[in-house]
Amino acid sequence: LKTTLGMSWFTESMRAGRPVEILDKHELQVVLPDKEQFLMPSYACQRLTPLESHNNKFTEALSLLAENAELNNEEGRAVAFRRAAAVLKALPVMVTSATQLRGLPCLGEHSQRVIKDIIENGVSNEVESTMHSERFKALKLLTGIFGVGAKTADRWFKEGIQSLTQLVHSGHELNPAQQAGLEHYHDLNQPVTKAEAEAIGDIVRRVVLDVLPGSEMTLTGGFRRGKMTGHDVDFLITHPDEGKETGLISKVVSLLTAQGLLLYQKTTRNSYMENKGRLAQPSSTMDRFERCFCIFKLEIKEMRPDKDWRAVRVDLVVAPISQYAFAVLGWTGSKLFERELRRWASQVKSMSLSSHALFDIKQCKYLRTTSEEEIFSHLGLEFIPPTERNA
Ligand code: DCT
Ligand code: MG
Repeated sequence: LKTTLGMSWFTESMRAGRPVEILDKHELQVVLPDKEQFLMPSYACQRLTPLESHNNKFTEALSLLAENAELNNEEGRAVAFRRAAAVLKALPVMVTSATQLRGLPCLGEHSQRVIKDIIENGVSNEVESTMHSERFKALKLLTGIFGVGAKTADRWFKEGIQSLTQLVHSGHELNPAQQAGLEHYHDLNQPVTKAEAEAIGDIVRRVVLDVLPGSEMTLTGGFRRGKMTGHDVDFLITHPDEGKETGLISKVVSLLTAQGLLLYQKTTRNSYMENKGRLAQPSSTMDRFERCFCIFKLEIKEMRPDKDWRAVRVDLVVAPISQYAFAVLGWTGSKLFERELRRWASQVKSMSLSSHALFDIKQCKYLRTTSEEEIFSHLGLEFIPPTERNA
């Protein structure tokens, strides 16, 4: 207790007669000044995080600092800000005073300072100056090009490139993904609506069933968590007879290309192999499924003066049925929720979780399942429905 919360918080709580109950080492019952009690466990995968938060102004500020840290390749800092933002997202009340922050997990000194600034002054100077800095604006613009990551954007910024026009005139040779990203820059930076995602789903599903009758397809990513817009559309495909799905993606891509529906595509084959000798597979963020990252040409109903279609980023991923539950869980997100699930698995349960499998390191065996519910159960967690995974 002393090490996790600090003695002063504890003694102060006792003196003030605030009930404090340690349920187990990962669950802490905190009582807010208005006497509302709730649980705020420290791993995001132990709590419900709905889409709508009571603390948007804080979470947006912390997310911006996280994004800035990501653009600066400071991953540790970025995750700390993301975890702090996630705690405030899960809080069932709006924070109006710094005393409410006491006892909450994952709020480091830096995040607390930002929250206090906003409580006291309405804004955080650090957030304001970051948001308006030339560097942040340029890196955000450049990483907004599909195929451009933080490192490339940073290199270009150091060469003085701060706009798309400057990039075009710089003479840099862009790879095919970046060329497509630049060409469709405007469309790809417009949010994709649920209706657009479903329209693409109908087209792709028809092609998938043509190629392999009996296939199943699920809309994953943010849309499965209840979001009404997203930056892309993520689909997972499988077939009840294991093995039949092999090679499916290249046939689907050929048909979509023949219909003129793909503006760009990059297909990769499945490279996953179970290997007990290596103990756990790395629980990395990237999986090894057969997949296609593409830019879809979607016909739009309302005629625009210049064109009657828009470009949309679409990910098509194929998983064997035996790995499907893991793939659905891994592709539903949010990114932080997934990261926290993997951290919980390894730190608390000595297991390695990926979008392919769950490996019990102590028992040296894979834990097979056919549903997300069973995976949570293997991990000793309450089931969290997709719409509550918006950490
Ligand atoms: N994912 C992950 N770790 C990553 C990248 C992705 O766990 N580093 C998982 C979680 C979400 C899913 O893949 C799809 O990724 P995105 O499309 O980037 O996220 P999203 O939640 O669908 O966001 P958006 O709604 O903006 O598309
Ligand atoms: Mg997505």
